[in-house]
Amino acid sequence: MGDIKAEPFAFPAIPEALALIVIDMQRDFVEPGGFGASLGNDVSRIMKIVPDVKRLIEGFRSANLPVIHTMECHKPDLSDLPPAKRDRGNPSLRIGDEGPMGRILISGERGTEILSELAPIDGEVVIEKPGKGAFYATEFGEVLKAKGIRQLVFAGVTTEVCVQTTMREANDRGYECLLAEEATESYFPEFKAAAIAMIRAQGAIVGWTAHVDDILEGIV
Ligand code: C5J
Repeated sequence: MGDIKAEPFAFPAIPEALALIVIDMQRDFVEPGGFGASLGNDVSRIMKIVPDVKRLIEGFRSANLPVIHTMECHKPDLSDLPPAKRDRGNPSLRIGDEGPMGRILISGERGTEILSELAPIDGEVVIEKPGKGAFYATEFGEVLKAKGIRQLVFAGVTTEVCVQTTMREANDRGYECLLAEEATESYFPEFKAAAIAMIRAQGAIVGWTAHVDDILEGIV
């Protein structure tokens, strides 16, 4: 393992410091009847990245590199759900309401599960997060520290919300962050393009972006 071909310049991968972070690949964001759909989004866009996310996960597993998954969800009693989050906008179903896949974005419900094709395997950490960023109100930072992880490759959804928020939080904490371009998606193509552009602008001000093939080539 050495440099990974990336933008705006090569990503200096360090095998013992590198992990894949798969953000929120949950039924609630991908399938009809979930949180994403309740907000009026076309969720079919998100399903298209599943094969690339899967390739990335399998590549990291084959290289014996850690894979960490996150899930955006709340406690059944909603004690970790600020009213400002629940009451925002005019969704057809609010967080905590009963939907076709169980209660929307609630821990343990069917809609909150990670897609079966991308499901964590034994030994992989799953971080349940009540916010958009993975560091807020979770053990994510401690897990990374305990494992000696300092470089994060990101996949998942949505690019400009939970992925970008977590990348920015990580960048401020001193982690080197690389976004896998085909393994992330937004409900809004223009937001994905803008997020990729702003992440790598100004000499990688938030981090790097790279193609899945180049990442897979770089980690063997
Ligand atoms: C959103 C997420 N978009 N996982 N959550 O509300 O990006």
